Amino acid sequence: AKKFPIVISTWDFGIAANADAWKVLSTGGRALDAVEQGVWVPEADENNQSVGYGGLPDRDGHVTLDACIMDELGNCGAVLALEHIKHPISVARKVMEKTPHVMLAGDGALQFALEQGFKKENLLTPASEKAWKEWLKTAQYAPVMNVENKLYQKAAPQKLPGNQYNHDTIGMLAIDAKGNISGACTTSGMAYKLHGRIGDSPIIGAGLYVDNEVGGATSTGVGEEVVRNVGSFLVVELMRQGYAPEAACKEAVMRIIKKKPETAKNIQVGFLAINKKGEYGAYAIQKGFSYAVCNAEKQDLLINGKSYY
Ligand code: SD4
Repeated sequence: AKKFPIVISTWDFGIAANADAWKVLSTGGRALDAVEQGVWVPEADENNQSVGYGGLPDRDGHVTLDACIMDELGNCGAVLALEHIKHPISVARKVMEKTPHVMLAGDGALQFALEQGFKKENLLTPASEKAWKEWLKTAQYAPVMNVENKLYQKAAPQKLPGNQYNHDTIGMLAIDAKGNISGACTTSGMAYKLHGRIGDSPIIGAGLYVDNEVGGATSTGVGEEVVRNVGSFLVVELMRQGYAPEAACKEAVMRIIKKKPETAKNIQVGFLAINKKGEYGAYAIQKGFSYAVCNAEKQDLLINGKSYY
């Protein structure tokens, strides 16, 4: 059977995101449009407390968003620590298409977004403000693993002190009917991070990488460890050398574990990858990493990625 078009994305909320991306892919649309449309879903979902609208704020109460996008021609765009814009992925795409640059950060990114006609909005929902105020009572920065995965939480309920919902990035990779690959990654980052902190998600090569000759990769989890290892670029380069997607993700995870074994015990990082043939795979440090797959055969099948621990 034909392996593409296909779209894959991180965590349980990838199911709904893939469904919107599939509307583009199944009607002959471009992978780039599919991933942008797809990640709009969690960006706009106020119940998802770490992507876009409704995201948990930083330590000082600001919702700051990181996002990047990359197409089959190697074009890419990113916004870092962008505030007040509900769909940072679309601002990242404008950076790619309308400027000679790849990244815009902070106030400059907001200024550009407003010039491009995006609306300034308050992204801090009452629920996220309440969680932040609760967190302020102890103000301990302690990322909680796998809070993204609601099914996993049911199977292994975790105590979430002060509602510390933490990593919830969506990374999405798609191959369209022409066989072209694009990817998108968008997040509000680690909850209660220092103001100005940037994770891996908007960094091309760390949170996302696409090479149309080889495949694409994206990551989720504690971004510092992904940046340290240029994770997504590493996964794509390993696939270039012949690794299957899951094996490439595993090797990138092992690199993180090898470099910082003590740190790795207590954090989650997961990689998700697809190759040019439409084969896909994932691997994470900890159990509980989920991702969603959607193609003509299977719609939004949820699969648990493999893990080291
Ligand atoms: C970050 N990687 O800001 C993001 C957070 C994340 O699942 O992926 N959460 O470090």
